Amino acid sequence: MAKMLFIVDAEFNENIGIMCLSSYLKVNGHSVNLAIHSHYKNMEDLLTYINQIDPDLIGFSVMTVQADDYQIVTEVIKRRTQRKIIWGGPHCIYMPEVVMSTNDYVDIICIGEAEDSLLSLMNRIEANEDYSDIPGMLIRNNTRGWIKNEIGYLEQDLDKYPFPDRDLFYDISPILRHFNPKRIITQRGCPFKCSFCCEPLLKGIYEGKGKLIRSHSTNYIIREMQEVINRYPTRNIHFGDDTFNINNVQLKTLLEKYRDKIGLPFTCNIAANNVTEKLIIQLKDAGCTGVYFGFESGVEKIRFEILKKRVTNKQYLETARLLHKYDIDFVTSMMFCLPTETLNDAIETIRFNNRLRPTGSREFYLKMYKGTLLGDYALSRNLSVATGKYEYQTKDDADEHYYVRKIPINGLGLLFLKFPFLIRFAKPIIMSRLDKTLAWLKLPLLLLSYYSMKSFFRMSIWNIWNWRYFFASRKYFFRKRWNITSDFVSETKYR
Ligand code: B12
Ligand code: SF4
Repeated sequence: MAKMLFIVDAEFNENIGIMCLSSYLKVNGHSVNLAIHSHYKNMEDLLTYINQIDPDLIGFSVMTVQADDYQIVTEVIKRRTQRKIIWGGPHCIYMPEVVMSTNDYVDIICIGEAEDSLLSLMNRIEANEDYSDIPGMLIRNNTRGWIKNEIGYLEQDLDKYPFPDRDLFYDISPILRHFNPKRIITQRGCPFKCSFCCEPLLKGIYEGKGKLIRSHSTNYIIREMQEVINRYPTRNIHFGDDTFNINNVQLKTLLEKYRDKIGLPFTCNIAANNVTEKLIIQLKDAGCTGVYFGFESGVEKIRFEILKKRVTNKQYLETARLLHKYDIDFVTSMMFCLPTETLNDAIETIRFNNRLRPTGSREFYLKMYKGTLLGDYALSRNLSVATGKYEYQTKDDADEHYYVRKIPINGLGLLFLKFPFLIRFAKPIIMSRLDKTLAWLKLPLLLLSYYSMKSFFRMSIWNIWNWRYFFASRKYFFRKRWNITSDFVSETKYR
């Protein structure tokens, strides 16, 4: 038996990727532990825990937004314990070269789905064998630099894997255990090619390595949900797939079984270009109370030409009409500070959102990651001005992104959604200093929006975050959160 320890940053990010790896390693005889760093007062406490567990391998699941923080933690752990450290997850899949060139302390980088490659690694560590040729792994070698193994074949039979190991998180985090909608992933891969998203890059990464879009069987998914319901407080399911309605024929069977065997209210993410009235009726009939979809920009030209999201305004309006007709709530997401976007375009996005009449909306500003189709497009068309470590910055020809940025930052989209009559004053509000005053409304607006979500989940807020949840999260809210950077910098002895 070899011992693996995963370290995650925040209590609120239950990580299904790690859960999948953990259950697979455990059924194959290895031991797995988890440390949530916000549980530790400082780095010293975490190091003490690491030494207690004495893991053979320490793993981080990294999204690009987490890379800088994890790099600091990785450095401290390496310097102080000399243990083997592996990074995996989206950041390593989409930017392996950046990880290799910017991180001096990680020993192994996993560049794909990892159940089988991580198991091989653990088996070889246990047997004290060389592991430098495992597919899908990049291995640091002091004399030969990085050994870059090709990515392995994609497992086609996802049912071969055991259910995700939720105990790994829920046993040490009552916050997650009592958080009510439980997230289920039914498939891997996405057929769409939105240019701002990392997902379409998988086609190139896994070229010739098997079919990308794979799904668990309906029976597997139903059994997984039954187990979740039996073991943990669950009043609601959230299907966390990027797009729940990729294959509507298969979905029909799942929805029928869900209605008969599970029967809990559920929410999911949908693609509006694959919606029919029949599908909406099936979703409703199975217990769907809410859906999420992103239209990103209200300006069709930007959505089509820049974002390559080939869904028309008409399709979104029709989807919204059907959702209203069958009384399914929905939350939209919008993106701002897009290449070529002017303030008028951004206001058009808010106006279009109001036309859809969603229950709530989420606003983001674009992060144009290196390597994405949009990143390449922006570079080739001179739509990007500067390069950061992980992303390009959008060129702002109209010099209006300073104002546009205020929309997601100050929650103005929500303001105009709740008080639509204000939209006609949108431009003067955004361009004046009034937005700073209105920013104070962000919290009440968010609360108002959460209140609307009550119907989204068809249960009271109290049941989503119940008293056990608040009791469990008291430490998180009342204890000063550990700040990795200052903790690290003050500990000069590590250097
Ligand atoms: C659920 C989800 C979330 C959840 C939970 C996140 C989590 N860590 O699980 C929440 C809602 C919190 C979330 C938030 C965000 N997310 Co998100 N999310 C997803 C989503 C839809 C599914 C993740 C999932 O469960 N996949 C299924 C599992 C089985 O796959 P997996 O996680 O990739 O794990 C496999 C491999 O990566 C690998 N692996 C994973 N970890 C490790 C660790 C080790 C040591 C090893 C060896 C291998 C390994 O093995 C696993 C099993 O094969 C993905 C899209 C996707 N399809 O993956 C986006 C995705 C991960 N999210 C993304 C983004 C951008 C975000 C946000 C920044 C969005 C935002 N603007 O706020 C935030 C960041 C939150 C933060 N920390 O600050 C991007 C990440 C891109 C990137 N370059 O990092 C993705 C890929 C979406 C996309 N297509 O662009 N997200
Ligand atoms: S539909 Fe979602 S996951 Fe698929 S490419 Fe577009 S943004 Fe990415």
